[in-house]
Amino acid sequence: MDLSATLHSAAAEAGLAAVGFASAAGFPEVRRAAEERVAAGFHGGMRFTFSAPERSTDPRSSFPWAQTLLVGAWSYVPEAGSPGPAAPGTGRVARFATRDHYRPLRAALDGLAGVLGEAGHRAEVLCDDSRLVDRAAAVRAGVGWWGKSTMVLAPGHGPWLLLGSVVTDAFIPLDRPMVRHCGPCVACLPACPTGALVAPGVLDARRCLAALAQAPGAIPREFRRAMGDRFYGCDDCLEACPPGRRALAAAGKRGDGRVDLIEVLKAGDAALLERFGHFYLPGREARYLRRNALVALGNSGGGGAVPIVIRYLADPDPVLRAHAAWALGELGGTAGRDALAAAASREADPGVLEEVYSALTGAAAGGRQRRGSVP
Ligand code: B12
Ligand code: SF4
Ligand code: SF4
Repeated sequence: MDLSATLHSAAAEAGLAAVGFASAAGFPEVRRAAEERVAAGFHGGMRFTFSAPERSTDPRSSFPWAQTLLVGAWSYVPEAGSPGPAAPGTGRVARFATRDHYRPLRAALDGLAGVLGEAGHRAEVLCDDSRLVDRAAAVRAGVGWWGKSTMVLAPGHGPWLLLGSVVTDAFIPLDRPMVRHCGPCVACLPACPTGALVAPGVLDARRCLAALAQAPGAIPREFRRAMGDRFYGCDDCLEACPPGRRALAAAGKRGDGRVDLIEVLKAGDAALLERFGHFYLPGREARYLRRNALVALGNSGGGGAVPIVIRYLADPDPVLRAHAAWALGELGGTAGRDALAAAASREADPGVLEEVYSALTGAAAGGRQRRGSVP
């Protein structure tokens, strides 16, 4: 068997949904797009591939020996299940993060790098790495096409794939880039709850809930209601996408993507990082899980929510105090209002104090008055 055929059969054995080969030459049009996103502020301050587009869009700048990109795609929907119906006190995790779905993809790519190594070639795995824009490689390798949601879609899977590459010095016959497009469909654009898809193929990360859930600091107040019961990630523009609907229907509604938010707020750092360590969290800090839980709880309510949120009004972390105040303002009720009034008299941080006063106004109006379970 030649190398290409050996790699194809190893990829199929490893469970990859699709595989393709692309030249490792640079992607000047993607570099331009990334630079435009940064100039417009659309990267929302994220670093990743945006910190050095000249590097992330040119594999040879990191690997001068690179000839070919072997691109692999992993279908995670079958394992991810679905968030299931909304339930008070619970938060939603986007399907790509219900567990570490990158792990089997990386394992498959490691296996393919091993095949290349045994054949005497250099090979490095790049997956969700700041040295390569994964979607650009996938399109060039014929694995999928750019959708208007900025996702790469593949036949039979729609946008429900994780992507990664093996960069190698082997010369392997190349696949043709995929030239499909979305046609007249624009379903993802109005499906975005915050209007983050500002034009077909252009995402403003400052408005994207997936980006806000993994950003450092506070979640801007204007987006907290739109976060709804999301705990991490957002799938709305993917769920709206017709080509992915069949894959979704086959996954059923198992509810694996729901997290008990009160449990999150009671847990210690070590337990949180053990369970959610595969999320991207700035500085790997568990405080961001608690911040997200406070926002989701403020939106989803739930009988036992108020006492634990009140405890966070006295947390040493000002970000958590601020989000606890906001959540109490949303939840309403006498206990929350009294706790906010007490916090207003002792709070020393001006930013948190402003949140407390704003929440008091909300709480005085009865919170959002849309839940039977608010005490
Ligand atoms: C930064 C990042 C984010 C950011 C910004 C996303 C973005 N759109 O750029 C945030 C945090 C918002 C994010 C969210 C998500 N992400 Co993300 N993310 C990345 C990361 C690290 C880099 C992306 C990047 O470099 N973009 C560069 C810019 C230039 O790309 P772009 O803005 O899309 O520009 C291109 C298109 O717009 C297109 N284009 C331009 N004009 C037009 C016009 C039309 C009409 C069309 C059709 C296209 C088009 O051409 C441009 C390039 O030339 C990659 C991993 C990696 N190393 O590549 C994962 C990655 C893109 N994310 C991934 C996933 C799964 C997600 C989420 C689905 C997770 C979730 N459920 O919450 C969401 C989806 C949100 C969305 N609609 O994109 C997967 C996507 C897989 C796939 N099938 O596409 C990746 C590839 C990770 C992986 N290894 O699998 N992500
Ligand atoms: S992930 Fe959610 S917030 Fe981000 S663009 Fe898609 S629908 Fe909008
Ligand atoms: S929803 Fe429609 S326009 Fe958006 S990515 Fe999917 S096919 Fe393309």
